[in-house]
Amino acid sequence: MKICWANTDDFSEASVVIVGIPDESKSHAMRKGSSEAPHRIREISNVRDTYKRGNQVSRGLPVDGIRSKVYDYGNILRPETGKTVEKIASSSKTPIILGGDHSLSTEIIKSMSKKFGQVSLVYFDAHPDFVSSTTNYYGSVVNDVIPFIDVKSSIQVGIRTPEEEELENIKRYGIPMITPLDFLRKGIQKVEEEILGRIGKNTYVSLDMDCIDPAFAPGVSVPVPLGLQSIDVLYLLKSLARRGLIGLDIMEVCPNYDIKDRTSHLASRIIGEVISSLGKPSP
Ligand SMILES: [Mn+2]
Repeated sequence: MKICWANTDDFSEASVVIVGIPDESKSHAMRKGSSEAPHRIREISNVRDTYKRGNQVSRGLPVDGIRSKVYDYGNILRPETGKTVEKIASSSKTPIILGGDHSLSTEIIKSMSKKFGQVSLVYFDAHPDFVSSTTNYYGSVVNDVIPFIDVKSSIQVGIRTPEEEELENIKRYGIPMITPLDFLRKGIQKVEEEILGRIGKNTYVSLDMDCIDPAFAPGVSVPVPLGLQSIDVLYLLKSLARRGLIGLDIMEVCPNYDIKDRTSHLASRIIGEVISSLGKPSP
């Protein structure tokens, strides 16, 4: 099944390519099932973001419409990540990748850096994923991608449950973190300014859905209360997309623990909204 936003069957004419990687082999979460997310997000997009009247099928578009050509590549296996991402990036298309556990981002970012050099990373997550005493799993992503990112133009957003060694690593590398309380204190526009002022030309966004409060996104592998509002995350993602992204991933949706597919529906709408804003001038 293709995501409802797909509007071409021709890879060559697409500017956006959706890829699913149904793999959670490097997760340590007690809650299993993030490998089911690519399928469920696509399925829900075809139910909740699609309106059917007799034989007529219509999409519930973002208000500014979708003009990009969007191709759904289907699912791939974890070992195919590198060559798939390189294929998409080398043909100047923007990949939107659905996990799966967050460690998949390590492979994606590594592949992106082959074309773009060190990338600016905007990392939305409740957890810093900056463990260095254990590596090559979903809790060490930021540690593992250090050689492939430009630390000076990278930032973490939504962080609220760091481990001691992660706090040390954040300090050591000087990657700023914006917490949910910072959103309250500064307001969304200051947060936006801070992120846009930090990032460089080649920006990659990694979105762990657990950055969002479990009230909005209960179906994630490792939920943490007191998180971001979904509309604030959307505001930032659309702002980043208008400025231009080299890629985006959406990780850690865990359909088994969702409430009435709320989180998959949110992920689907976020994808539609980001596509609608990609590379467009500010309104
Ligand atoms: Mn994560």
